[in-house]
Amino acid sequence: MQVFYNDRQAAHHGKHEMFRGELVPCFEVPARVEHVLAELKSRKLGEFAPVPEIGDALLQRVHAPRYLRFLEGAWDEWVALDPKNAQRDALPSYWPIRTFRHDVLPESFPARMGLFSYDAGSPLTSGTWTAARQGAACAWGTAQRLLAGDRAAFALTRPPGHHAGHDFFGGYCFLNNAAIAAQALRDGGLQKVAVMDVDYHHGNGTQAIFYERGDVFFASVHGDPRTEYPYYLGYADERGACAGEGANLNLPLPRGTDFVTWRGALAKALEAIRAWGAQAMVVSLGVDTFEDDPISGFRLRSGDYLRVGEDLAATGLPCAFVFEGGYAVAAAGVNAVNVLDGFRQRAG
Ligand code: OKP
Ligand code: ZN
Repeated sequence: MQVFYNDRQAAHHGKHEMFRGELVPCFEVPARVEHVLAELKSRKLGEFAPVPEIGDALLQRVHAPRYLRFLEGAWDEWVALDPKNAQRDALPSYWPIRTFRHDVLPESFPARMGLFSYDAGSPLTSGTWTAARQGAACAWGTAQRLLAGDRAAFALTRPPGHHAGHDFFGGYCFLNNAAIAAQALRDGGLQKVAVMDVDYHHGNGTQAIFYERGDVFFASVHGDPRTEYPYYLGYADERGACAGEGANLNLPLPRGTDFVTWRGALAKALEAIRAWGAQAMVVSLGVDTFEDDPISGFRLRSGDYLRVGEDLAATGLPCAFVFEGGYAVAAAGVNAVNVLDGFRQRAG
């Protein structure tokens, strides 16, 4: 399996996120990916492939040009506000919710930051654009491998992507890597592509990007949004709209769910993907379903991730794995690589 490693990932290095009225250390840290890298190397799993250059054209297939321009220049604008900002993460403080205008682009940088985001937990730093763009390139690399006939490929990248929408960041995500991989598979000639999101949190960005489209099926097993982030999307009655009606499947589960129940939901999602007729699958591979994850509530154990990989392989579909969450930093390495290992063993 070819691995596309984002070697600029550490350039995105938030210090703090806003949590219950105070700034707390970031959960989404560079070491997460380093543990996965070390685990791949020690188990000799995967060959490292050169990361392709990604052009604006593919990014613009998923994201709005004005959002991409904002992200690219954001750090310089933040520092231009006050030279001391160079030592601080950029976080939004204002959001244009109901009754405000979205069509005018304010000159004020903090105002634009709120227009293009939905939480105060996703710090933007000096290297965010570089890291996110390279991450998207890794996702594109996995799509290229599948189009070339490979059974699987892995994008080892951070920041994650599945909360990022067409024109907003949030949930530690800036560019939607899984959506970019799915779009690249479509543009490369596949007619029907599925995204299977197994992260603890609902992939609201990916869902929204494809919600009215009939060519990309989005399925997700996640913590019930009534109590879990991102709260405002991810309910079972969201089944897609317009041409996408029936091409969205949410399987929310309560906090505390164990592997037996979780695996049953995964089986349901994979059966729906099969029945719909997907030709390939992008897997949003979050391992924050782990029992010791500090910000999540499911109870999967390390060995369970081998079974997850086997279940994904049993679909027979080619899989582009895109790394997402997992904040029990050291265990994230074993857990993510267990999925790939289970997949490899079952796929043969
Ligand atoms: C990103 B991904 C923790 C609050 C939770 C947002 C979680 C984003 C998860 N103090 N903040 O889906 O793993
Ligand atoms: Zn997550």
